[in-house]
Amino acid sequence: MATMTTSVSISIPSFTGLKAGGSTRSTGVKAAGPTTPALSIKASLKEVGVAVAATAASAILASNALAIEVLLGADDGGLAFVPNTFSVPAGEKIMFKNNAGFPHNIIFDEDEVPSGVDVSKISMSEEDLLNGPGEVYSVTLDTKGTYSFYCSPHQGAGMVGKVTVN
Ligand SMILES: [Cu+2]
Repeated sequence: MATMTTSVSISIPSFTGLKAGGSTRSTGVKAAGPTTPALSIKASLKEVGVAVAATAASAILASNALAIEVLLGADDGGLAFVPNTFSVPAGEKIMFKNNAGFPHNIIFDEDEVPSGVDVSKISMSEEDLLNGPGEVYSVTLDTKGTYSFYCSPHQGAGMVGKVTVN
């Protein structure tokens, strides 16, 4: 953070903008500036730095390269997982994201998962549904093998999928 001292007036408003959704609390910070000892300015800058780092970390998580995204519902409204057959390394996050034709859910088939896997721990409950656009259900599979899953409202319409963990 070599630019800390020169970016005071920039970083504080952007920080308060992030946290307070555009409120103008930064004016209070500026007013306190001239009479506030340098130490407390540094302290508040440190907090800003931590908050910015945390924001950056969550932004990285949101676009995590170590996650596969599966759309719930095709762009044309088809009742399908997209893709419906895929592979992931063990431990990689799978993010099922509502796209079209919802509500959907994700239920792993207890007869078609590797032995020893408890489907209740990786499935949504049958009654749970993702109702809104962009809603996500994430799961991480640690046991290698092939898993079949389906959407309970649309299983009959062919909304089924298969993931191979390797
Ligand atoms: Cu569905």
